[in-house]
Amino acid sequence: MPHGSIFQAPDPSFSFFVHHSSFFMPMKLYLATHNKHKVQEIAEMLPGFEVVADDPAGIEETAPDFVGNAQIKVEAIAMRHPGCWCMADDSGLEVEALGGAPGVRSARYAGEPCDTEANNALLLHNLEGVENRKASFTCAIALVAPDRTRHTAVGKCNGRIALSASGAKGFGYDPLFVPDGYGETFAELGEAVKNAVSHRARALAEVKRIMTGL
Ligand code: ITT
Repeated sequence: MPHGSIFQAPDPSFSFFVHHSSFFMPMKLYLATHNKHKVQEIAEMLPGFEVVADDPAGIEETAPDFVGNAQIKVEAIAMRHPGCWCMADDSGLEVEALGGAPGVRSARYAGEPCDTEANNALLLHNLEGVENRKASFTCAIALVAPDRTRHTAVGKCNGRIALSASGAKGFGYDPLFVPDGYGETFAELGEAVKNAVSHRARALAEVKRIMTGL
């Protein structure tokens, strides 16, 4: 854990706070998600914030792109937290040889409810015998600031799909995704490398620039 200790509150409103100093009052940032892995990664990359998950349960991600779906998710929780930072992350994997699939359907590629193993198996099946393994992860972040201004940021990470799954770290398609410049999957490389080069890291770098400028 590169940044220190993480404290986790009980479900359903789980939170992560990356602690740097004992003389430090963290600011709450509400993240519209049910995905604990996203909460943990974002908390690691936004030190100084206590990242609290608020599940926008029941809303439908009907936008045709990642930015639109991130905006739908953040708007579903923003009214509940006046005067606070609110954020949503919509992300997914796009595979060149599959015309950009699974794309915005990444979580439900093999059907509902989300089944990570089935998604990964289907992806490998659909790429059987395919030489072009180029793929990219995209992360769109929608932010509502305490002054209620709205902002968006997008980060992308290029790579390729491995021939088989390897590694146990991370989540989702991480056991299949080899980022450019590396010979192992995100699930093998682990959080230090992932949080330095990932789509989420790049979108959050832009978010930090936005936050600093407000
Ligand atoms: P919330 O909508 O509640 O935030 P979710 O997991 O359903 O959680 P998305 O709708 O954004 O999130 O779907 C993203 C899917 O894309 C996710 O379920 C993974 O399968 C995949 N994905 C996104 N980021 C990833 C990452 O960093 N590593 C591996 N897979 C990722």
